[in-house]
Amino acid sequence: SDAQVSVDLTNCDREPIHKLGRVQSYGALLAVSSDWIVQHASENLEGILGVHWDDALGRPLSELIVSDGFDRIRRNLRIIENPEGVLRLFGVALQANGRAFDVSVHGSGQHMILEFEPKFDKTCRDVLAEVYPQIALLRRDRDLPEMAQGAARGLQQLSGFDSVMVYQFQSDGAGKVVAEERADGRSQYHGLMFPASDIPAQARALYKRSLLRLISDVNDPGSPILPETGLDGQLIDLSLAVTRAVSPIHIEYLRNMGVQASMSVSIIKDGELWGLFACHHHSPRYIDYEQRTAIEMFAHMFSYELSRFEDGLRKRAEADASRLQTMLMGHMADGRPMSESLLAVSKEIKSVISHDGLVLFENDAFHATGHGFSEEEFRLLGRFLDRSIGSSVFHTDELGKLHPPARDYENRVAGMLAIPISKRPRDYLVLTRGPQKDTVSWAGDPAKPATMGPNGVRLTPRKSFDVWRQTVTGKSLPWKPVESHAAERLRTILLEVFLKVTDAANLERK
Ligand code: BLA
Repeated sequence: SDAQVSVDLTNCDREPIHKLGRVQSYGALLAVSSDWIVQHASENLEGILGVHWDDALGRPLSELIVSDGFDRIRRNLRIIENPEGVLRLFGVALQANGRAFDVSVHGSGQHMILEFEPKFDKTCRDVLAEVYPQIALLRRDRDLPEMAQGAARGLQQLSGFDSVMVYQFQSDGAGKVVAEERADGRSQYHGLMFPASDIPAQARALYKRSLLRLISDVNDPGSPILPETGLDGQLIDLSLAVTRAVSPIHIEYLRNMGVQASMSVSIIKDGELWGLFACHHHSPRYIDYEQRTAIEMFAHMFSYELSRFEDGLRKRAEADASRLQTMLMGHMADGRPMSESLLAVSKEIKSVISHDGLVLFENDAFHATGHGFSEEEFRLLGRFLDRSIGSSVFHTDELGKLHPPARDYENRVAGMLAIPISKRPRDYLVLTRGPQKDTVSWAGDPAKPATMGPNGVRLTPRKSFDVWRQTVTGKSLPWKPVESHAAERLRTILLEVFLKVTDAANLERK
């Protein structure tokens, strides 16, 4: 039953974090059958609903809570007809004394799961009222780092956590703290990278379905759900449960970081997990479900603002590409050859897709501007391109990895974006980028995400988050999605131009 014993660093991804059989102490959980008979209850039920867990088993829910509360749940059930649907009810009276609870209801396998959190503070801030004004502030920010910082500040004010970070996933699953807002005004993790294993794959997958988790106290032993398994011998799937107790390995990680409470909220963009808001507190911290829901909405709206912002960039790139097209057409209409025309607009290309060097390879002729390939280097690369990239735009920020000869000149050309520009193979417009100058700073040595635990039985997450610098060689800044989009656009334009030119040439010949 002790699922974590067999989990170590090598199989971290396989810890069944959705089936750990426990809730956190701030809520009680019931699993009922389709006819409302209680089949499992968390051990802390008595402290929260006033009924001993063992007395609750086998009884209908309507006998455990007052009928007003029961009716309110039943009236809203259609929300959970959707398999991922979660019904949220706030301030529901469930006991004769009028005591209010926030309630979450969802389906899990054969069960309906109900979770109850007592409402402690009637005078608490109305977080929902603050969400819109905070989002309105974000609209004024002009670039991504500014938006992220604004969002971290907004969430820090909404949540009252000591520190709020915006953690952005990279393409390889590692993550970077792109904004940090702390009550003490310091900067602790801003700019640092964390390895992918800090948030294993199954956790990232879960965080796409369930958008917010609160770990209110790393020293909370939690409360087991009893009986532990159902008739099928399985633990209950708690993927969507808001009181789900979290992985003990992660609890250890938070302790190593010196954190007592943690809340993270998913940032989903275009259906993918773009990043997380990671919130830390130096002491235990509980925020009720109603406030957490408002915070979830804030994250949702931030995700929307992100998409809107990127749409804006794309539109601008689109307009730039149209301008480029007009200029190119103008040059060609003056009867200049394609190569000359292209080189004439290279500055404009640069303003759409930043680069250090440009090569036009057309009809076996090499033309270049800027700081990039020599002809010899390019001819060798050309053979690689002919073999491998087909007819669409191709880019890499680490050319040496795909084309080993490029290791020899990686101080000049580390990244490359190639645009095939004619119907026949071998004609390309290629943009290059020099190597990134920086080092990448990791929080701790990324090659050692864990160390041996105290008793040697299992590994524990690393203990040091001190900055660990890694020098990056042979890697350029990545090509952004808007840039590859603009490159696609440029490819279409060049194809069109090219066709027009060959048509004209054919006409002349006739
Ligand atoms: C979960 N790891 C998490 C979560 C975060 C991080 C945010 C989500 C849970 C939460 O809200 O706390 C990691 N937190 C970070 C990072 C920063 C931060 C990178 O604040 C940077 C600022 N973790 C390890 C290793 C393992 C591991 C070695 O370091 C496994 C062997 C596991 N992390 C792990 C697991 C979870 C997790 C299993 C899921 C916890 C759960 O939801 O049950």
